[in-house]
Amino acid sequence: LELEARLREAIAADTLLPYFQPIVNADSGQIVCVEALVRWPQANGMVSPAAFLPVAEAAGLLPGLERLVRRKALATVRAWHDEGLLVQLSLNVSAAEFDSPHFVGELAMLVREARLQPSMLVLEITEGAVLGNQDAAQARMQQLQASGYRIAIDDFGTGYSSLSYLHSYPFDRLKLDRSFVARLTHDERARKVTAAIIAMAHELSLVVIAEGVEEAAQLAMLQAMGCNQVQGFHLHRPLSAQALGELMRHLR
Ligand code: G
Ligand code: G
Ligand code: MN
Ligand code: NA
Repeated sequence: LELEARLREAIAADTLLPYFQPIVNADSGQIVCVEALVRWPQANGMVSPAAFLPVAEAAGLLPGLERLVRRKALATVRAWHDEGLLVQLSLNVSAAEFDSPHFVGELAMLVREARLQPSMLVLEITEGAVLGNQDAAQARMQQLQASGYRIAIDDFGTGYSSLSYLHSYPFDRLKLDRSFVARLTHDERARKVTAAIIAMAHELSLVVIAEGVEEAAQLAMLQAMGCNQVQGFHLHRPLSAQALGELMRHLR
C-alpha cells in the first residue's frame, strides 16, 4: 500500500514521464520509430515499470497514468516532427486497456490534441490482450486500423498459441520476443525457428521487429534473415526526450 500511495501522489503531481527507445531500420540503422516506456523518477534513480504497473493496474490507476504519460509522449513526438525529425511512436497497450470501451475514443482525443496522424502511431498489443473476447478484439483492431493506426503483436513467441493469433488477427507488425534473439548465436534450433518466424511473417506481409538485440553478432544474423527493424541495447537504450532529441539532431 505504501507503493500505491506514492504512485497516487506521483500521478497527482504528474511526475511520471516517458522514455523513448529507438527502433531502427535493420539495414540502414536509421531511427524509424521510438517506443515509449514509462519511467518514475525518484531521488535515487528510476523505478522500473515492471515494479509499479501491476500495482497501478490493481489499484485502478492505469488509465490515468497512461493518459498523462501518453500526452507527454505525443507532445514530444509532435515537437520532433515540427523540427523535421519524422519518427513513428510505438505505445504499449495493456490487456485491460485494450478491453476497455473507452480506449479508442481516449486515444483518438490525445492523438488529435497532438495533431498527429494515426498512421504515425504503432500500438503494441500482447497476446494476453486478445485472449478474452476474440470477436470484440478483432473488431477493435479493425476499427483502429481503419483509422490508420498500425498494430504490432508484442513479445511474439512467449504466449501459448502465437500461431493461431497470426491468422485470426490483422496485425501489421510482429515484435519477436527477445528470448529468441538471446539464443541466436549459440543455438542452431533457435536460429532455425527465428528464420522460419521471419519468413512466415513476411508471407503475411508483416513488418518484423527484433527486440533485445544486445550484440553485433545478433544484429548480423537478423539482417541476414531479412528482419526489417531492430531494437535493443546494442543499438540504443531507452533515453529521455531531451537525450533522444539531441541524438537524432546529431545523426541527421
Ligand atoms: O521499460 P521496461 O523498461 O522495463 O518496461 C517493462 C515492461 O513495462 C515492458 O513489458 C513494457 O511493455 C511495459 N511498459 C513500459 N511502459 C509502458 C506503458 O506506458 N504502458 C504499458 N501498458 N506498459 C508499459
Ligand atoms: O514488453 P516490452 O517488449 O514492451 O518490453 C520493453 C522492455 O525491454 C523495456 O523494459 C526495455 O527497457 C527492455 N529492453 C529494451 N532493449 C533491451 C535489450 O537489449 N535487452 C534487454 N534485456 N532488455 C531490453
Ligand atoms: Mn513493447
Ligand atoms: Na516486447
